[in-house]
Amino acid sequence: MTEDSTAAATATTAIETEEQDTTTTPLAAAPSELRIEHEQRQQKQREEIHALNKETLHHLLYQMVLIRRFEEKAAEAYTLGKIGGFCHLYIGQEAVAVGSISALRPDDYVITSYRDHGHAIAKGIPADEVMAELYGRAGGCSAGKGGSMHLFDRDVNYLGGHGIVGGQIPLGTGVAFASKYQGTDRATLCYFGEAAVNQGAFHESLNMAQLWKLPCVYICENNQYGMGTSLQRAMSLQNVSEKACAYDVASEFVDGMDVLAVRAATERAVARARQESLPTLLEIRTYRFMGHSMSDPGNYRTRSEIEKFQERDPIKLFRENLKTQNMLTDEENASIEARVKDEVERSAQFADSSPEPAPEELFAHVYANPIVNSEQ
Ligand SMILES: Cc1ncc(C[n+]2csc(CCOP(=O)(O)OP(=O)(O)O)c2C)c(N)n1
Ligand SMILES: [Mg+2]
Repeated sequence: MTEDSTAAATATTAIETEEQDTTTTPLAAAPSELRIEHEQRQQKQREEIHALNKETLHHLLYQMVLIRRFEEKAAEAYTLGKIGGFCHLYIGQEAVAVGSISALRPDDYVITSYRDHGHAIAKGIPADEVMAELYGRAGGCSAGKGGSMHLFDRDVNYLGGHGIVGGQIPLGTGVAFASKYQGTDRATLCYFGEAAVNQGAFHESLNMAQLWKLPCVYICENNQYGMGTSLQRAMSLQNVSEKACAYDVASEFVDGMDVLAVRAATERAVARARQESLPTLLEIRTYRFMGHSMSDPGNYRTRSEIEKFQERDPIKLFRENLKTQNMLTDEENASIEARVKDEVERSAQFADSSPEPAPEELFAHVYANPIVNSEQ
């Protein structure tokens, strides 16, 4: 599937049922204003491209394309019944995970919500293991017992995949506390959606992080909807980055369709975490092109709204800018697409051939001291 064909496939198969709010609310910014603002940002991206070498730029493009194609394959596998349960796609938001994680060292931590496939791949979990986890197979990164929402891999410091909205925010705060307590300069990136900002846990965490000077970067991926409810209908102060001032936390508003802007803002926040042991709140404005999950009929927004945001597809724009700046040839682009295709195909074959988890594994990884048998 191309970016364009992904774009067309917005509503997905109804397998699970979720409560739908069918009232559409116009977004605050008019599309024409967004276009002007975006043109200015694109010009900035074209300039910033020259600050990075070709290898880094190609790596960023490769990772975004990999996440896009991986999820298109996952959507196909879902409709074939190979993946069950909830499955939340990240299509449209790839620049956020790829740009921000590219600013990290391998020993830094990442923790996120259930919309977690992109972050897992960007942090270094092999695509094979992510796909096998979606299939619920033993070769998956959580041994097939976590599924789409609970990807986890301690080896690459990827601490989930969490299903409770906002639940990972205090956990990420605790991880940052541990890094500081142990005397390291590791940073933690803690991601959440804008709907999680209405949870008390967000406010308690930011307060504590500033008070205790914790090296945590809070990344709000503001895709403008929490399930079928638009930000305008759910939040009194819609500029999430402004909420940081209530806790004296540093903050930035970032264009989430620009992978280089995300990378640069995260670099500044990570430097603050490492050098000053201080938190930052980044509000990264993005948009999800697909439904909330695979069961979302999408009645709460119009097709034309989706199409407006698809003009700002982060992959399409980055690729075009790389080409106009002579940093990507057609052959190099074709080679990236071919390598991604191979990697995704291999991941699906790996998942298909991986066994189901053994029944005796049911209680493993549940408690620190598992009950060996029921008679003890
Ligand atoms: C505590 C809690 N309340 C409600 C839900 C149901 N729920 C699942 S996703 C979601 C919307 C979250 O939206 P947002 O935080 O913006 O993240 P996005 O899905 O847009 O990435 C809700 C309400 C939940 N999982 N946990
Ligand atoms: Mg959201």
